[in-house]
Amino acid sequence: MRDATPQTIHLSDYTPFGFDVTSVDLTFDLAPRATRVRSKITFAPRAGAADTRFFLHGENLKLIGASIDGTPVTPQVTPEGLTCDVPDRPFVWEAEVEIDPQGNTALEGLYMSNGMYCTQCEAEGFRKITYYPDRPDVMSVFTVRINGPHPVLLSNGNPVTRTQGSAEWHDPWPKPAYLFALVAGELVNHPGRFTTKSGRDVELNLWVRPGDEGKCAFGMQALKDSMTWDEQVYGREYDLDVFNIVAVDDFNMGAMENKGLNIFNSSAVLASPETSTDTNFERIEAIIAHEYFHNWTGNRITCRDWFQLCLKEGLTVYRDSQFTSDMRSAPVKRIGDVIDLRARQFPEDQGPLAHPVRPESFQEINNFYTATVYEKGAEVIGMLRTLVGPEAYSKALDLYFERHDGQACTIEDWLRVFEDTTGRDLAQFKRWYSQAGTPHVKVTEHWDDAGTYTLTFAQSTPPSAASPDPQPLVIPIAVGLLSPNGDEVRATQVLEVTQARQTFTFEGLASRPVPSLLRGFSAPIVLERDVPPGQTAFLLAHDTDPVTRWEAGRTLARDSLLAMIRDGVRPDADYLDGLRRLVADDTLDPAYRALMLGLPSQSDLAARLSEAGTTPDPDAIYAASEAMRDAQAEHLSDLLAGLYADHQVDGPYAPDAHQAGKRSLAGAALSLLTRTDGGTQAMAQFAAADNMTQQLSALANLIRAGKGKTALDAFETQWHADRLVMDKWFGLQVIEAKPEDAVATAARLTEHPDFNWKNPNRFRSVLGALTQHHAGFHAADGSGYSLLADWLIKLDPVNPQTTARMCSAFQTWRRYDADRQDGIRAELDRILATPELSRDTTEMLSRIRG
Ligand code: 0A1
Ligand code: ZN
Repeated sequence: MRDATPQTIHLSDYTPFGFDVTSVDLTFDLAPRATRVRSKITFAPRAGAADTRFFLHGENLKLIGASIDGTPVTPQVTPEGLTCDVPDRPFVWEAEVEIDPQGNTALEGLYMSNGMYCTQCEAEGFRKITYYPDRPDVMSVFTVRINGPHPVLLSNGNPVTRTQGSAEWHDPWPKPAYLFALVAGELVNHPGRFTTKSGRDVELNLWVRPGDEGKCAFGMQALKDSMTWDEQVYGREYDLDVFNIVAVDDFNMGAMENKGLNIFNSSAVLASPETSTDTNFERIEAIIAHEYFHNWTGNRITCRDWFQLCLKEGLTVYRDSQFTSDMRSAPVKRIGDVIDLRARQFPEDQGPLAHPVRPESFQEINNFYTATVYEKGAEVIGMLRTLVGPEAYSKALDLYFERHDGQACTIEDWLRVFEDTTGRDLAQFKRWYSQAGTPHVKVTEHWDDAGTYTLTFAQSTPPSAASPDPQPLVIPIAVGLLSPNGDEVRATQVLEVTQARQTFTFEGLASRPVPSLLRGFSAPIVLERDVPPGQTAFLLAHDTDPVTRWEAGRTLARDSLLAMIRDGVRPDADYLDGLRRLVADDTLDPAYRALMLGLPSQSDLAARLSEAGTTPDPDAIYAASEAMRDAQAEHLSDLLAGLYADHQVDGPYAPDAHQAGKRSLAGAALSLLTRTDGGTQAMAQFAAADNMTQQLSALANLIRAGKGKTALDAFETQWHADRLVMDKWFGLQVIEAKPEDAVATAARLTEHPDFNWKNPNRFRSVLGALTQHHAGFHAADGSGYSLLADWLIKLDPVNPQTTARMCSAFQTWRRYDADRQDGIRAELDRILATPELSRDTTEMLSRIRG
């Protein structure tokens, strides 16, 4: 638990381990409270090693005995690990330890979930299983024997033997310990097969709890699609005879890419039309792809140290977003990613938790599985691909796989393959990895009647504690030019902005063009421009790039909302007219039109106000957003019934993009209709729904309309036995509550007999939902802050990782008024004063508190 002086680890202190690990043999005798783990590990001193200390990590282990080459030894043991005198030649280390999976509520290392054994070793969980150099640059070949009475006994690699009460697995691919996995329990299998392009026949298994068999088919298909896609697009083939996926109910994150044995939060793999929404299906498909793609980007080529986490995560997120774009709609996926980046990464990059994509120091690595490492990390790869072009990108990736297969690498290695294939100097580009903060780019323009148009870009990144002296970045800005009648007079081209201020010229234009800037959201920046009146509405009507066209609508909505909040004016008629034309345009993808109906989030609006020097008032932001929704409902009133009816799906439910798009437009229409029909249509949809997408959207509308009671009870009666559906039931009540009821609703739900707070999904469904309710969480009396703090204090000793992640709800606290700041500060201090607070939570809150 809490260290007296938490240790900060620095990238600059990296030194290799002084020994090679040539083989690892593990034997597990499973017992819930006293599992025995015997390890037999061959070490060989590395010639010329700078650090020759034999230190093995180990935490919460009871050492039964250890030997070297068969002779018992007595190591010096501390709470972090052990040291021992070892010979100056290769030797065999053997140790036996006892661990307590049942008592492991932190869900790191070997733990139990519903009577099943499972593991989570990334980042530093293996040290809770046995003594080992638990660092990603130590790679070895593992053989694992599992003794236990369970019908299913799994580990990494290929099965060797299986007898009553025992199984042996061998993984031929050297791997770091964080990719180790073990599963044992009474599980049922949904089997599949895949033949790789070179003819390897692979057995696929999706292991679930009895009762969940009906929720496996989609995940299995997503896995096959991912395997095919990685062969076709990246030339990457699977490399074992078996690929196992296991669904686990108690899991801190989404899923984990353990070699040959992916372990998933059940919410990230189990799906059926009756129990999962279209959004769930899309997320599941993406996470299955993500974990599968890690087999090459993460497992075959791994990270030298945890500072390089973005090496595997940024690249793998980028790859899974390419996959989703190919499987579904590319513009819709891109717009979703932009919304997500602004909701999660921008606040991080602009607040006290700001850190570079490759951080330079940390106290607890688990706190660095962030939107910056993952999502900004993926944006950086997208920019690199934009800069070098798709062909050079493919060549560089081929070289990366060829040159670094089997290695533990750094960002320098990654960039070097691009330099070597393209001849480009990426020294300045590398700042994207080392510099925190979201760059702001101010655009000005000039037109002369001789037909020359110039664009000038001035970039600046706000300084932060992490990067006090930011330098100019290489920013690819994709630009197209439109003529006043809406024709594209210059197709998209990428301008490379490298200087603090830089001008680009376009010659030979017949008339002053309208620029379409940052097409495809070509860089993760904030673009600023004083747009002439009417031009944003023009872009909403005419832009030929779907992302910037959407952005034009978003900008109009945002500016109108900000004016409503600040000046009490009415919603902007130009916005509503433009929106109306777009929504009525049958030539556009329904999913795209549904996105157009969205509004900027309330916390986005708060950020904008605060940046512009106005203290955000959450109640006023809520009121303006509601008024804007009412205005949309009124302005589109004659279209809504038709939109709703025309986008009903005939025939059986399918979770594909085509059907999902129709349902999302019908759902958006329903939510506006409910504002005027008192919930009649929502009631009818609730009664008739045969799929969760429609059942849940009807329920949300009924709650919002103040008519949710009967439907909520019916929903609970129908679904009380389905834990994933019940997570939705818990969450929706908080999310859809009126601001004045949100805290009381969350508090009431924590009293519900099914509120199993030790389960991370259930905890998040109530407390996480509260943090997402902007006006509710920021209730003026501070009750949202204190409810969250009470629960964080309670959860911390049980599950530090999930506690620490939820602390980020407080990261924007300095935006708000003095009373709210006082309220939050008091809660931060109260949590920080808790005896034995975990290192995870202490680090997060100290950084937020400042
Ligand atoms: N590597 C996984 C995510 C993950 C990270 C950490 C975990 O425990 C601390 C668990 C999972 C991924 O990117 O999917
Ligand atoms: Zn990942």
